[in-house]
Amino acid sequence: MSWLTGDDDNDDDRPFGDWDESDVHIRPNPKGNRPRTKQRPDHVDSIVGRILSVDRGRYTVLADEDGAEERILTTTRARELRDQAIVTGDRVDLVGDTTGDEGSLARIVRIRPRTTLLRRSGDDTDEIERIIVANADQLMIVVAAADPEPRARLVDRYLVAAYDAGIAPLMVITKTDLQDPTEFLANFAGLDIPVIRSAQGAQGIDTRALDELAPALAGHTTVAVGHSGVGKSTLVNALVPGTDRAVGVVNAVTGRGRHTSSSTVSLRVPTGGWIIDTPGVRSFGLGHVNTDNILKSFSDLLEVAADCPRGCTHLPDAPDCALNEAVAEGRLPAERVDSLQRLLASLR
Ligand SMILES: Nc1nc2c(ncn2[C@@H]2O[C@H](COP(=O)(O)OP(=O)(O)OP(=O)(O)O)[C@@H](O)[C@H]2O)c(=O)[nH]1
Ligand SMILES: [Mg+2]
Ligand SMILES: [Zn+2]
Repeated sequence: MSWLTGDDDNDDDRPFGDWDESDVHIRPNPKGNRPRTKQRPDHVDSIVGRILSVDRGRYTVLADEDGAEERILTTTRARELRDQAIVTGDRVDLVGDTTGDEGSLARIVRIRPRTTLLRRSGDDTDEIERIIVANADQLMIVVAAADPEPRARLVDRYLVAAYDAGIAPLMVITKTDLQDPTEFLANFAGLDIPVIRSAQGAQGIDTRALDELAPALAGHTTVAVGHSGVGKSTLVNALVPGTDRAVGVVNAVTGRGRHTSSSTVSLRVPTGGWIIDTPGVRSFGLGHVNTDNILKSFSDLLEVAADCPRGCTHLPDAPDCALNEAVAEGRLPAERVDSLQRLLASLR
């Protein structure tokens, strides 16, 4: 049955193919717009849901969240949303069969306004952005102390994306059982971000790390990002018992993960909050980022930078940059300005 497997395009409860000319309601069209095939109902009796995951045109949605009838629905999107990205974390309005009963299919008719959007582009010259997650307020940057080798550059890029999107960054450094991360972490000393160290032993992820993570996640929607093999799914499994996200093995020769997770999934943390596991990435394009948003995230530097010449790049070679001058005169900590400059440079 095509309407169960294909993209549901119809705003009617009949399957595809049951349309005929009499369905085309031609209205006077003074604005010269394309005639619409059907007057859309207002969907006044829609219900709201949270997108938990997306899989080939099917959206798994949580409805009546925290209510007496909380339930998981399989949904599809209505025709009018065909050109819009619907992503994990989106809040949507639903109509149709919203019972969640076996075989039921509800329809997404609206995407609620988003508070944040985590985006990436194909590469830094690509301005076409892909939305990864909506409505997250915390970005958990997962980086391994070793295996795969940590790269400050990728962390910088995530930080830029977080600041640009207005999402608070949090760093989790995993595999501290394999390597002391102190030297690597020195790269980020000038940034005011929380860092949680995590290790894995015979009993799994150490409880100390989980005890630190739980309160950091409570009350937030956190999206976990990082290279393949750093241990995102391992952490999610430890935080949300019974989850069983597949966990991969890092290749001993290349030090690379296997891209074990292929989907983005939102899970409720029993101790509070939501965590979103994402597939590992090789690169993170920042073609869509606005430089001004980066500086805004350094609120302590913003005021000083107000004295910069117009169009100042704030980089070390920028003429008359007020930030560089303030560092030279000891009015600002060099570490802090260095951090900003490294992030700005990563956008070049
Ligand atoms: N030694 C050690 N190994 C760990 C730790 N955390 C995770 N691992 C191992 O690292 C490997 C990869 O973990 P995953 O959780 O699959 O990594 P991921 O980040 O989800 O990877 P992708 O889904 O490919 O993006 C697994 O073999 C884990 O057991 C840790 O703290 N210490
Ligand atoms: Mg994974
Ligand atoms: Zn400047």
